[in-house]
Amino acid sequence: MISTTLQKALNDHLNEEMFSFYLYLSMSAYLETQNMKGMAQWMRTQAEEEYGHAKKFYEFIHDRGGRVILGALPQPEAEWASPLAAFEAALAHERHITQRIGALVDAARAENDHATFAFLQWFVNEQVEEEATLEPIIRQMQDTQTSKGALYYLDRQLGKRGKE
Ligand code: OFO
Repeated sequence: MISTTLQKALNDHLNEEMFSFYLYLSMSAYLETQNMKGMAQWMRTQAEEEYGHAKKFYEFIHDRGGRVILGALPQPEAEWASPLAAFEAALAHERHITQRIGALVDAARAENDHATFAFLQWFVNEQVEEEATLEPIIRQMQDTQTSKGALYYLDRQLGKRGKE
């Protein structure tokens, strides 16, 4: 059985993961308007992964005999200054999520809740990957700022995600 405090913290984080889904879906819609179909596909796949993260929290709370309470989602931004700005905002969001996961790990440790601590380790590793995936994309996008051809090539490459 999970404590009331941890149950609330896990429910709050479930909401964060659902917001990640919503935010990346909004970024995908924006990238469509910029005619960056590949980037839009990449971001849509990212959104789907976030829904998967939310489901992991949903299932874990139930597995521990807890109660899932779904909260309201804030409206995500709809416009960014450029596709690069959208990807930079995605990285900033991932860094925020990394901090939140760290705080959850601390809370699980403070309660000696070994099961929650173990569950969260997957997310600790996932956050390393999330940031490590976005950083080189952003560097490549910065490098393509002066060449439309290079930008379209990168767009095609990113569009392969979720289709391999
Ligand atoms: Fe992007 O890792 Fe979940 O939020």
